[in-house]
Amino acid sequence: MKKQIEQKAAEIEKLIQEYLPKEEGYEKVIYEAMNYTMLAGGKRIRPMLMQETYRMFGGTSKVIEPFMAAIEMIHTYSLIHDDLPALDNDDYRRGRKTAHVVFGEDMAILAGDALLNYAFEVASRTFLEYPECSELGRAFMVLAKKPGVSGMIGGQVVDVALTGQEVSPEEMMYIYRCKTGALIEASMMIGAILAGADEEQVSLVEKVAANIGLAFQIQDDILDIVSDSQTLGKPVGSDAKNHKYTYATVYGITAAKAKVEELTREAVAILEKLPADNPFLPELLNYLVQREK
Ligand code: GRG
Repeated sequence: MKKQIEQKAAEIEKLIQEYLPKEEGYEKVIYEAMNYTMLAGGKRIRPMLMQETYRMFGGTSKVIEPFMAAIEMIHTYSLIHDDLPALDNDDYRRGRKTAHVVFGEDMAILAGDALLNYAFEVASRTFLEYPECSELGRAFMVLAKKPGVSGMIGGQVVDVALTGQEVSPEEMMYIYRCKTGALIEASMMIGAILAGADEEQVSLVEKVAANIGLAFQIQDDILDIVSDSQTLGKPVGSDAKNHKYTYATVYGITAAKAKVEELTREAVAILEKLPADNPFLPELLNYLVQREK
């Protein structure tokens, strides 16, 4: 399984490279900062989930590819901003110095902004290139909404606002569902939408992805305690350093692992009820939430 996922990640890596901006012009430095973080590795799980969900519903066109690149750009922008001194103030990410350490805080802020905008620029080319695809508008709405104020940014806002305070289980789940889950939801939903899934199917896919997003974040919390910086390519103990209450610190590692399993089991059960099939997808979900980095 690990080999198969690595192979798919390598293919996605090549695909993403095709969509990166050329490093030229007076503004060259910003392209360098964008590409530096985009090419620093990363598991590419969001584009992979998008592509596999697309395949699950029978999608075969290349229309999915600009959206795969776009979701990874949005994810990468969020990491650049999350690592800034004003937020987590982390110096390493994906095994490399973070963008603000290499390019300065000003350029890192701008590189994050630029990646967010570039994501939409890349995805919007599909309107010209695939005029026959009637689902582009729906896919765009998801691409715009899930990373926004009622999704990823909203989760980050609540996370920052409550830092250092004890959070209720409901607040914690809200933060996780939005901050981490929203992009995973967007990835799988866009895959389903572009393959022609109906509203009911897309909302079941959203539920699957919401569970996986929660499980993914809880596993991230566990790794922040039990792993090491060499394996993760970023500092461990970041949550404790930033006085963050996480599922793993509040309920303990054993309960956190049990929750990851429960959420994943539920997700796979919903997935298997859908009238579409991709045997690789449940295996990918299980692999992701049990990952070691
Ligand atoms: C506009 C200031 C501003 C912020 C934007 C920063 C932010 C909003 C959101 C951050 C959300 C965030 C970083 C959530 C954590 C999600 C998470 C577990 C990320 C790690 O994802 P992986 O493991 O990373 O897929 P790789 O490196 O493999 O891509």
